Amino acid sequence: YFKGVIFDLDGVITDTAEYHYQAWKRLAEKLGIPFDRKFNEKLKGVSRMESLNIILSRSNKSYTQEEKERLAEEKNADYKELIAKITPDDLLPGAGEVLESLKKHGYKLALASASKNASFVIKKLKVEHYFDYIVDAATIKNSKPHPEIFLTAAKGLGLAPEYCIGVEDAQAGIEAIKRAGMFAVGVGSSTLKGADVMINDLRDFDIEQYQTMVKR
Ligand code: B16
Ligand code: MG
Repeated sequence: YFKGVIFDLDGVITDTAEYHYQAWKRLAEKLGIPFDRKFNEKLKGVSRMESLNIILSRSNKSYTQEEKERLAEEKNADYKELIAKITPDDLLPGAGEVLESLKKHGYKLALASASKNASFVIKKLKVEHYFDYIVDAATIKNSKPHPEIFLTAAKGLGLAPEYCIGVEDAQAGIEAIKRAGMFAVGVGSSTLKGADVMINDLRDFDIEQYQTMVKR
């Protein structure tokens, strides 16, 4: 039944969240805005500009669009320095094995990441060749939880959404998958609302099981 699997990047295939955190923290501290790991949770799966707006909402100063763009660029420059060090060792547990096995069994694979740096990161991880389609985040108008990024990925694979499984670690991502009409696999230790199944990490990804769970 399922023919394609669409993966989120950050938090599913690799932990770039840590680097986003470090880069945002540096910017927030410079601006005198309080920033910690708990607050950082709000930024997962959220686009660069929206993340900046969430951070700046904690400041009593107001920023022009031009200033915001400069700040976002500054964060991105720091982030790019951090991700330059990524190697295949930075794949999360099970990620490489799942991609290899799904590909071998003829599944179509796509990447649906909100990050404009996604292509660079998967090249550094040396898993680029597994993907039949990578959504270009720059062309997406509506951020997760809007389904646009997952619908674009399915289209890129040439599959109707119902034949696709979406894999996500963020609540906004699970919502986007469900609104796209796909089967949602949630990754991580805390329960994600609306996920059809929850796994701790990709070592527990079991496509045979999901094939039997589908409601026809
Ligand atoms: P960039 P995902 C998301 O990646 C991150 O979770 C989020 O924290 C980040 O702000 C967003 O990408 C944009 O990233 O600044 O590199 O374009 O989880 O959708 O893979
Ligand atoms: Mg994510």
